[in-house]
Amino acid sequence: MTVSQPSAVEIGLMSGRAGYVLRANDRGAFTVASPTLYPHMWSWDAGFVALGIATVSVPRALNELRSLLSGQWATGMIPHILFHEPSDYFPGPERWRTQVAAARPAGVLTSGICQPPIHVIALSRILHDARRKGGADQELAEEFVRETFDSWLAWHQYLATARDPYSYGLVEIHHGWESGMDDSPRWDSPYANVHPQPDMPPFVRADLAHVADPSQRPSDAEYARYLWLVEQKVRARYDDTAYRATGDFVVGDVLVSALLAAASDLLADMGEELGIGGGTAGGVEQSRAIARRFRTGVLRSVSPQTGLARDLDLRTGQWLDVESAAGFAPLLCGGDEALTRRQRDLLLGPRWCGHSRLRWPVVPSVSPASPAFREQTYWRGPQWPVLNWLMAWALNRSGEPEAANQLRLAGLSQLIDCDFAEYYQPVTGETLGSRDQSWTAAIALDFLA
Ligand code: 2M8
Repeated sequence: MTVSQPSAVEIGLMSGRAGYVLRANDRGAFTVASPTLYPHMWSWDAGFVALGIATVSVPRALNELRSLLSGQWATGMIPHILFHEPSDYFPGPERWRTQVAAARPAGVLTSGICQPPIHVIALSRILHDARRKGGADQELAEEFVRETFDSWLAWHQYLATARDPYSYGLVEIHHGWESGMDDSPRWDSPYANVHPQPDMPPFVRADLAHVADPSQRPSDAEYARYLWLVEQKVRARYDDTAYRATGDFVVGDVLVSALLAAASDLLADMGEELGIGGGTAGGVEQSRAIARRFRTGVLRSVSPQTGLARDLDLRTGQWLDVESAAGFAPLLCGGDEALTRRQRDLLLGPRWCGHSRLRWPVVPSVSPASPAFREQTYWRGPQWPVLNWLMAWALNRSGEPEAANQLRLAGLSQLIDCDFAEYYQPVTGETLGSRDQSWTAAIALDFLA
């Protein structure tokens, strides 16, 4: 399917409405992920949000990232949620009970797990655009990179050490939420070994009150497992070594690993350009080493049959062969040109974006040709605009601007109704989950810039 360029009127309407959504979700120093379903700051959402806001205001975008860093733990971990304000979101701070953790930050309540390290990718893009604009924006962005270089490095080092203690080159996650793709079929097999115990405190879900149809969200049985893992993290006092010894879910995540590799290279690039991170601590070289290790880990995970990267269940030692969009991790971190071309063709071909049943040729979270595909269930098949943005970004970076533009135009067509939904039914094009989702509006702005 060929998709045409949106008209000038459509572009004007979309950027106006996307800007409006981000302003409406702005709470001063941070942006809520969505108005009602997610009334807090989420880690990887904040990265995407920052690059969208940067198209309108570089200072406000940098503040978003600064605000996120206010929640960084002493270990270097950037937590997946910052609870700046009270709300009825569940699980909230009283469930996370991070006061048991010595490394928690002062002054802001947070969750106790993390999310994919997209932030430096966003920052590098913001810096690039600020330099193009020059003047005060450029000065501010460069100053921000100098000011925060060590914090980003500490974040990446946390993932590279506490979450890869045996140097496999794959970042270990302790909860499906850490992947950002909560109920993806990637995690079905490891979750089958997660067994909530009767001494888990009871809970009432709050999420279902905010969606039209519960089948768009994870099931109650899945939620019980999610809450049990939170309980296990609390009981381990959020100590990664203690959790590793006792926790039910320990998986090497290829998408997180690829993003870490790509982000570490970009951090090293920024450090070199600005003459920082070269001192005694050797931050630039440390970043390059992290990039190399995780790129190697991702490439090693690729199935010769499918050409897709696979997660590794570190409890059972099994590769997880699932046709999810995370399989395109090598496209994000590069390192093997023949594989990049194979993945480009696969991504645009009939098992993925070119599948005949898709309303819009944008990447679905699971291949419609896979038996695991579900049309309207969360991360089991629907299209997530941020994933499409990531694939377009990766194609551009690997010297495939035409393919990247194809995804960009298809992504814009999908968003033309300006609902900026959380995710989209891939066959009908219907909007699903939350409306006015910040990261969806943000990537629309970036695609239009
Ligand atoms: C979803 O995850 C949260 C838990 O973190 C939830 O379902 O309550 C995921 O889509 C995640 O990737 C995203 O960051 C978050 C906020 O948009 O929502």
